[in-house]
Amino acid sequence: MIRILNAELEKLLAMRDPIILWEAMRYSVFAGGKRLRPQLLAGACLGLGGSIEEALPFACAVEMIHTYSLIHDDLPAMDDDDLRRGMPTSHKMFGQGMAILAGDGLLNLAYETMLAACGSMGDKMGRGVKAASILAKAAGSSGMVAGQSVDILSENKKIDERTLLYMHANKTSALISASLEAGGILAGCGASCAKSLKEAGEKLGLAFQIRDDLLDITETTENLGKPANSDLKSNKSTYVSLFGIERAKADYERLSLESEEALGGLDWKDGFLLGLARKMHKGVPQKAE
Ligand code: GRG
Repeated sequence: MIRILNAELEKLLAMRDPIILWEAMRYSVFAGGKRLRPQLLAGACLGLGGSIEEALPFACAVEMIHTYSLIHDDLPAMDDDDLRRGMPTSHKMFGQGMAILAGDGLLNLAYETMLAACGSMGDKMGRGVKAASILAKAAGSSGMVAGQSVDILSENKKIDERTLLYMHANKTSALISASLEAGGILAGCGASCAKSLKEAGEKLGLAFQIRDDLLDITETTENLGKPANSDLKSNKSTYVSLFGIERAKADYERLSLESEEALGGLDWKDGFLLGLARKMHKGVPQKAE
């Protein structure tokens, strides 16, 4: 699956002018991400009876949206990080202006790619439009951008449980959940299946974020491929700082299980998606009690 996704991303991001802009876009996309969101989207589509051809443009689009968000998240005006995916961040390599534009370029290319796909879907165009709308809403000011805005407003502050959950639900879970739902929609799944995918994705996303919060304090920079203890350094409220390690671990376990159960109730044609969800949950960080 990752090989197919990468080959399609290669095509969509084939070098062109202006060289430096496309180099910066390619640099972050091919920096070694896990491709979780596109795999969730394509895995849901294929597992529910759709085809890889139908899924690919949307799967690549979601990876472009995710990569843009990481580039912008690392900027000095946001998290100011030097390392991402084990490599210098975009602004460290290309300067801030070009990093902003690389993110903008990827975001727009994502929509260009989805719209072009919709245009060639024939009588399935409605599915494409719905999937693109779900991803757009999850990525934008009612989703990830909203969560990120609360994130930057929360620096150097102790926030309450409601704010933290809102932030995580939007910053992290929204795109993960939308990837699953969009995959199902592309396969032509019905309303109740789409609802289950969305809800399972919300739990999967929150578990994933709690894991990220735990890893931030338990792992080394080398293992993470991005700076360790960054939440602590930027004085950010996290799931761990608000609820403590033990509750974070317990909630992580519970949400992982609940998302697997919700996904397990659907009529899958293969075991790929459940395997992927399980892989995303593997290994609660144990160190640094
Ligand atoms: C700038 C609008 C805007 C949003 C940024 C994604 C994001 C929102 C911020 C990243 C902050 C962060 C560390 C969130 C935790 C969960 C997360 C999204 C981790 C990174 O995703 P992975 O692990 O990364 O899927 P790879 O590199 O494997 O793709």
